[in-house]
Amino acid sequence: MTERVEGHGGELALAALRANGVREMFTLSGGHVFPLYDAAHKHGFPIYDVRHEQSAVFAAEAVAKLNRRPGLAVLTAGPGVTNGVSGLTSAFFNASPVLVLGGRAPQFRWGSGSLQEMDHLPLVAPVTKHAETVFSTDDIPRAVTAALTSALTPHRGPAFLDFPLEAVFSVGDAELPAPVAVAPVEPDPDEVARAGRLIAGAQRPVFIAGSDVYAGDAVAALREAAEALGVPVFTNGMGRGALPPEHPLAFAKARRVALKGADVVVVIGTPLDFRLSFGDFGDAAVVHIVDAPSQRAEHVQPAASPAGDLRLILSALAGQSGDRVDHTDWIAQLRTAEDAAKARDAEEMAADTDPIRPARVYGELRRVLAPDAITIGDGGDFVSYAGRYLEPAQPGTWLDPGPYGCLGTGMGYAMGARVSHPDRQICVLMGDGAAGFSLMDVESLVRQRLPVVIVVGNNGIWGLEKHPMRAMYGYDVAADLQPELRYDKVVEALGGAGETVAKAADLGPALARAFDAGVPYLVNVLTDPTDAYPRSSNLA
Ligand SMILES: Cc1ncc(C[n+]2csc(CCOP(=O)(O)OP(=O)(O)O)c2C)c(N)n1
Ligand SMILES: [Mg+2]
Repeated sequence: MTERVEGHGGELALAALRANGVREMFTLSGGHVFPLYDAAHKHGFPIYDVRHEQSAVFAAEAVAKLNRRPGLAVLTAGPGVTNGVSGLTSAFFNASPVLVLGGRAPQFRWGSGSLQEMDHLPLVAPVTKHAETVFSTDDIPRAVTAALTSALTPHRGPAFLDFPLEAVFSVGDAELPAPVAVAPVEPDPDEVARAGRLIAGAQRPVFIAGSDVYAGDAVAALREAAEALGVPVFTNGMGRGALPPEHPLAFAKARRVALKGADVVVVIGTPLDFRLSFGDFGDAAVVHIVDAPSQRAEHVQPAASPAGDLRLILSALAGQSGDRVDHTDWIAQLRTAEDAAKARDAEEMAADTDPIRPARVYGELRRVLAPDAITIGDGGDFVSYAGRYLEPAQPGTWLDPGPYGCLGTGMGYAMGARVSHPDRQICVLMGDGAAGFSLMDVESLVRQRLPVVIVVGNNGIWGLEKHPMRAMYGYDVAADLQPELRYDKVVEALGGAGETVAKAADLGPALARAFDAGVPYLVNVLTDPTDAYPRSSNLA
């Protein structure tokens, strides 16, 4: 049974969006996209608005990353779209199925100098999987479905459509296409078998699982493969928490020892990029398991590289017959290294220093975070520490910016996470520098009753830049921020609440108040800028 839809362009777009499980839009107002609002308003489709378009796209990305369904941002023509380009690019690097619908100046007088008349496609095409201008109203449901198909097909990523003013304001009718159905891509069985033989024959194998394992719903298959083959598992990105931390094959801190000693390194669902020493693991053979052939690395020659549905590949590895090398000693060796690192970390997380070291912040946070809490990292050094000291207990609870490394995701990701999980703790870990990019969107969170906790590691500097610049040149410029700035007062002024913490003993009670507050709450922690470089400022 086909369904026909009638109405203005906004109505036609919304019908196709809803048919594909899109449940909300993130936006910042602009006349070019009013019909999309009109349709949403009339159908009770939730609209969340923000104070900078980057937050709308980041919010849509958080929805996509956490829920494995498309996230939607609606941006007005010209500056609305250009402000969203960093968000689109992040989604592209992270393979997040984000759809951005843009307004566009009218086509019938294109070239006459309408307000915000620009062709967005050349800007967004390099960072999207599908970018198209939809010139006819009747064509909108087809275009929305095509864009979502592209976004949801592995290797996933963002898609962009823009609608000339008259296309979205005019009335039309069209058949609603069937909802997107992405068929799993069968991997080449010979390539899977080659990978299987390498892993089964390895003395000291290691798995490193990344975001596509979560995005491809392959967490259970990863665990089966690891257990069947007896392979220790490390994770990054959205792969974190794939195995519960107490699982005998779950490792986090022994990575250096593991990669130094391994003879086969199996990288699953994440690129062989700078986070993984560009796929160079010394003498170890590399197996790269990817969700689409386009993801095979060109700068590395892996010993095997199965491409396709990650569930199918990992299940096939779990189920392969034949002999396996026993890895008991290898796992025990890594466990010893892991336990030693854990003991060192535990000491640092308990350190009672003045000023507070970032590690202590995470020690205190670990006491109050529930296993399903969502933690979001937006910053430099402070967030690197989060990666080290926080151990996600469940998959789908850790949002980092990914390999594009864009500061400013904080409030957008927080909004997307809060909308996705109204009952969970949402905790944003922010550098004081990073706070400058999105803190105004606390206003959006307050107004729309979306409480989150923000913990700022306030070291008064762009730490991750200041230290390297000093090391390189012996001095630094453009790396200082106002020391001890009251970011908590900013949040208070925007309708939330907060406090500044300067003593380690005050951290626990402050965090408890933050998670109880019921409004956006910022805990402004004055932290040690490191021993080597004491707090300094141009203003001092
Ligand atoms: C949009 C953007 N601009 C600049 C950078 C470069 N950058 C990376 S880390 C960093 C410093 C972050 O400082 P802060 O948030 O205060 O964290 P800290 O390192 O001090 O803990 C900068 C400027 C970036 N990654 N993204
Ligand atoms: Mg800082």
